[in-house]
Amino acid sequence: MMKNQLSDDQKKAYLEDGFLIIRSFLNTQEVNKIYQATVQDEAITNNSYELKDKSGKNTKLALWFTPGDDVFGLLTKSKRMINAVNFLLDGDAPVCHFHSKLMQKEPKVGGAWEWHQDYGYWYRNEFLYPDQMISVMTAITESTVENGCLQVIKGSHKIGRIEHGFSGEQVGASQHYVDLALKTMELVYVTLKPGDVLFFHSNLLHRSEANLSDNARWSLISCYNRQTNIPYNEKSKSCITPISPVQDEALLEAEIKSLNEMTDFSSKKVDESLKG
Ligand SMILES: O=C(O)CCC(=O)C(=O)O
Repeated sequence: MMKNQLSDDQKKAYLEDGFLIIRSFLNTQEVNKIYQATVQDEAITNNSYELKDKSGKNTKLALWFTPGDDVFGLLTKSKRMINAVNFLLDGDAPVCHFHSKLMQKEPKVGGAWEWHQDYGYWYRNEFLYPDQMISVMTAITESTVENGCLQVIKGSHKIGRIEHGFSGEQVGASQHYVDLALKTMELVYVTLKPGDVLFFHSNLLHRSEANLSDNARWSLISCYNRQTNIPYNEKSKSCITPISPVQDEALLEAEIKSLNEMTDFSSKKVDESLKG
């Protein structure tokens, strides 16, 4: 039995609101190490691609499936992370890593993300159980209103999946349903300090605005799935391969190791094919 560090009240809040913020999930040394790896990582630079928002601004990201022994993998596979995810997800099959994305919102130019549910993308992979899927955003730099922090509609995961269509090169939720949700549900700006994390349900409506500030907004978004939630339209097996958790201390003890060209990065072409 894995020990979890979240309380029952925190789980209740996650189930009610569709998200949970944990401050200082990583300490300053840990997040500094991830920041150093991020700025030095050539594989990330070589495998990043851009997606246009509906105004034509580019939002940049690198996405990979299998977590390795690099600093990102040591975080996504850490006991504290897996225990928390295991505690929050519905079901009891082993936790698997679907994918991680390094989100790079560059100063002045970093584009917006339109209103969507992650499951608005993922049901196209033919996963059947949205309650068994979760995203975890780790702030690597500060995330503020000015640099386009994530916005969420509290409780919107309870609506279930909303119809999605194209929005620029992204997939966006039906604005009609977003407007209906906003009639009664609270819009929350998720401002984060480096090292804070946000856990959010795969059906939670979220978006972010362009970064018009002078400060980069970098974050890692890692998405998890239960092994028994089989996707019938997905090539990568990472999302149904149980994670072997690593000690939390490994992140600080290990040498700074970045991703490498052996990492199974996704390309923009693959993402576009998901849009059906
Ligand atoms: O990083 C952001 O601003 C939003 C990213 C997002 O919504 C997503 O990856 O699903």
